[in-house]
Amino acid sequence: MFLAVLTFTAIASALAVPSTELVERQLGSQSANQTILQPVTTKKLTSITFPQSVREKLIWGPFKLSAANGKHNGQLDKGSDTFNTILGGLCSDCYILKADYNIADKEGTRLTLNEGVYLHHAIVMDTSQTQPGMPLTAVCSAKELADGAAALAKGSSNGMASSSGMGMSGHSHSRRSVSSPNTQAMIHQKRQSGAANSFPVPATLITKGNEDKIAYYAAPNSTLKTGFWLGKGQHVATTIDAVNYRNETKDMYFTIDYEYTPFPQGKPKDHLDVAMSIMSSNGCGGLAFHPPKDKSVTYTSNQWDVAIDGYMLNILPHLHDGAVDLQILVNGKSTCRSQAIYTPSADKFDGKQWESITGYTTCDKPIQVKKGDKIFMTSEYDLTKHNLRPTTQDHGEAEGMAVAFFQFARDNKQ
Ligand SMILES: [Cu+2]
Repeated sequence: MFLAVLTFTAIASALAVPSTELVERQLGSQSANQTILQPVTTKKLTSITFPQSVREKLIWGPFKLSAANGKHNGQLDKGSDTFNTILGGLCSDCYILKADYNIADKEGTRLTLNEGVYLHHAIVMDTSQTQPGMPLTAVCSAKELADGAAALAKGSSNGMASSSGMGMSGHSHSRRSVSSPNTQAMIHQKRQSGAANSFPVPATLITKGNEDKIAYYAAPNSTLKTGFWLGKGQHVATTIDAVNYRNETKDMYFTIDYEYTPFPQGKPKDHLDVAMSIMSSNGCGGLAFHPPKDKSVTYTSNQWDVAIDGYMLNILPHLHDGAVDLQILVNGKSTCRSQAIYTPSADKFDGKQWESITGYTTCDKPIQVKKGDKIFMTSEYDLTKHNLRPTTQDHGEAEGMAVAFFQFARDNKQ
């Protein structure tokens, strides 16, 4: 069970949390009779993305971060502090459409490295619900599965040599290539055991790191009615792990700024529930690849079979510098092309300026898929246009990667 939990949270967070023990400890502490933390502030705001919805910003805290040179209880980073709590004050009997999760000061203003604080990861789950099975399954040959298993064995023995100094603020994660095979291999085990629809993982609202990432549970400008349901028995367990770089203690708060639709009469029948999901360029194990330096190349993933009727929405790529785009092809037809947006970096490397990916163009329309559909993902890398991230001593050789996160809305009528 904990491996399954690890699998999902690790996948979903782009592998920011690749430690079995960590997740075990976190969920262990959350399943106890923990008191519910009520917000210190609840602000009513005007909805932006879904004008008919209710928008509120809740602030919980303070969480006391130790001074950088003090004692820490973080499990992934020797300088981080971890807080496990149950968040009260959220809507109940409501569909959440969009939510922005951040660490902040008392007023609710986001804390960043400018204030000396780095969010290593935050995980928010409703433990009163379980995550449905993965909607896509990787189709792998016997050889690919064996390679995946080998990578799994190698990955787990590597452990988590985490050293997230300030360098982690850049985009760099050789650690991901260590843990990725684990998660991918777990999918295979899942598939082989034929238990694709029973996945005992708490329903995940978000897993994120320090990046700017808003969760959408419904597609803006779409008539498709979807959302993340929070019922009356909700139990919103949250783990926040943050690093304080200054030699003084710091009061940190946690904020959720969200838009939702209340349904006081209970769950409506015409809405579809969403669950976080993922596909990658190699669902058969090993995510990293090494693009050629002198020409464009397009990577095509293994085949992914759709296991459940529904809709893929709010596709969010995760690509490395050097990438041009990510495309999703359903039955051979391109249904989404998301392009990497580059911004010149403030830093120089070997005296040269380089550009980094700072965002992606979005695919607005939900993609309808049916059981048995075949999906491929492609990603173009062109190192003549964009450099790979320069390597550093800590993080090893920069590599290419292509992952797509999305919300999957299950069609109830199937
Ligand atoms: Cu990556």
